[in-house]
Amino acid sequence: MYKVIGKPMTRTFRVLWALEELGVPYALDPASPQSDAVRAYNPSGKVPVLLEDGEIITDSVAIITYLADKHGGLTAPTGSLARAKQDAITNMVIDEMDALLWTAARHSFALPEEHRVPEIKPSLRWEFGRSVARIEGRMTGDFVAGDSFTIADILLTHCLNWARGAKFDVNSERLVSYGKRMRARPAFQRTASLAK
Ligand SMILES: N[C@@H](CCC(=O)N[C@@H](CS)C(=O)NCC(=O)O)C(=O)O
Repeated sequence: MYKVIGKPMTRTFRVLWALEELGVPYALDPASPQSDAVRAYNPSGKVPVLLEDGEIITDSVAIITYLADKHGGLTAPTGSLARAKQDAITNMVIDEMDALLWTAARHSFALPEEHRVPEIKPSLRWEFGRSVARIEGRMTGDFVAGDSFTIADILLTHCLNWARGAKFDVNSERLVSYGKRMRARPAFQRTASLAK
């Protein structure tokens, strides 16, 4: 059985949501970032970590891509044009949302205090607004990549929720109502109950 290491309220949420969508059983160790339990598997101390038969996989995008490919769900097939487009959206969400939110978090609490530059935050908020418009511009249907739910939706919805918590505006009716639809999914609801 898979073991997922990481507090559900972190990027670990992405992995748990993917497993819930796929209907694959797992065990959860809700360890904190930088704890000994995490460092034993990932020297950087970062979560999430996935354990499978003694093998260690780190990084949320790598983990959910692996799970989707292995279990044949939540993704276009490897080697297809649809997959290339899905991967492009995945990279866009990571570059243009995750990176900005994480930089804001680092300069709010994650970096040692003497290395924080809080003045960067208005610039990050402005850039995030531009990312929202760009991603909205790529959406043509109910999902962010293609015509069915994929791991790109997990990443985008996670970043939209993170933005809410970090007080980064999502000035897009389309993305706000998309976020509501994604959060209404039963697998999301089950995952959210783990994060309480
Ligand atoms: N690219 C990695 C980033 C992992 C990451 O930074 N996780 C955060 C929690 S959401 C963490 O463990 N931070 C602790 C630290 O940076 O020291 C992923 O997507 O899994």
